[in-house]
Amino acid sequence: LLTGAAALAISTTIAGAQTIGFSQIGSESGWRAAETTLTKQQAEERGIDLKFSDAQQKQENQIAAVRSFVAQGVDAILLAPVVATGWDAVLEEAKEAEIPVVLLDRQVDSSDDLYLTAVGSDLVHEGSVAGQWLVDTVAGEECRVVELQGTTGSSPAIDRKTGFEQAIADHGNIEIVRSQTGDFTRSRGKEVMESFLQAENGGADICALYAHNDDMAVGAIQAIKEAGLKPGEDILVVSIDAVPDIFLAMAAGEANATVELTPNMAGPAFDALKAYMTDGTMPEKFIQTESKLYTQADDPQGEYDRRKGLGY
Ligand code: GZL
Repeated sequence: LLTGAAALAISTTIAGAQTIGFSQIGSESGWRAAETTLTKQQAEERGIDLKFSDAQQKQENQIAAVRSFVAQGVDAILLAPVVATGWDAVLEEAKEAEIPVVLLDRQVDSSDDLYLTAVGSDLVHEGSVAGQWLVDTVAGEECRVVELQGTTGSSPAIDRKTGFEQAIADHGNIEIVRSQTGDFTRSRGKEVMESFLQAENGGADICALYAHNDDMAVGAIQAIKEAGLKPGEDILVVSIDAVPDIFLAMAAGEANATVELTPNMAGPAFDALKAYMTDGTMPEKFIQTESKLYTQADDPQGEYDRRKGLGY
């Protein structure tokens, strides 16, 4: 029979020094980079050996990474799935190997018995918060909206569009007149906004931009300024993430509203894994993070300063 100290040491080793594989989408946005930073910090603090893989936004690279983690026999896998489809086979392989998978910040259309839990926000709600802000702001005036969608086929791009459309559905004065993906990046957001401006009378016919993330909005703001218009005034700007740079734009009067998405998805994920691996506790299938609206009235400079210390 092991003495108390030896038993404690062994149980600590089992519970503490885990090897966890993390298949991250890439570094397409400031938010994504912050999620990566915080995940690595949390792993360090918890004594977790984190095997990190950056997929450069390619699903085939994520699938290869998950297969590699399974082959290595890691204790658990974190997966931020770039798109919602095409995961059944590789998730089955992880299940076969009895390696728990936790989804971060995006969803998959696979059966939920193929992953332990998913940590993320209510992406439809985020879109509705953005849409409701615009409804309240234009107050019955005609408003032609252009939309920069996230990565095609990703759950945030699908759900944030749905939520925004739900919020404006009963307001015939607001219409989405152009909608295209900017792939969640600043550069594509700028390029697509340039094409929207050209197609819409130099931007004179555009009342508002709805961007599925702040990085595309920041790129679009640059395009609006280069077209000789005032972002935040001539064209309202509403987006999602609440990264530091959108608050700088707000402080300059160049953006109007953002919906916060915490980049700390790994904390709840590691907590759920620890409980599961220590005594088999089964978490809820979805651990939801909150979505708060910020506008120019919410001390944007202070919000910028606060976030600069939080992994961004
Ligand atoms: C949403 C997350 C999105 C962020 C973008 O949960 O997956 O991915 O909103 C990032 O900034 O590219």
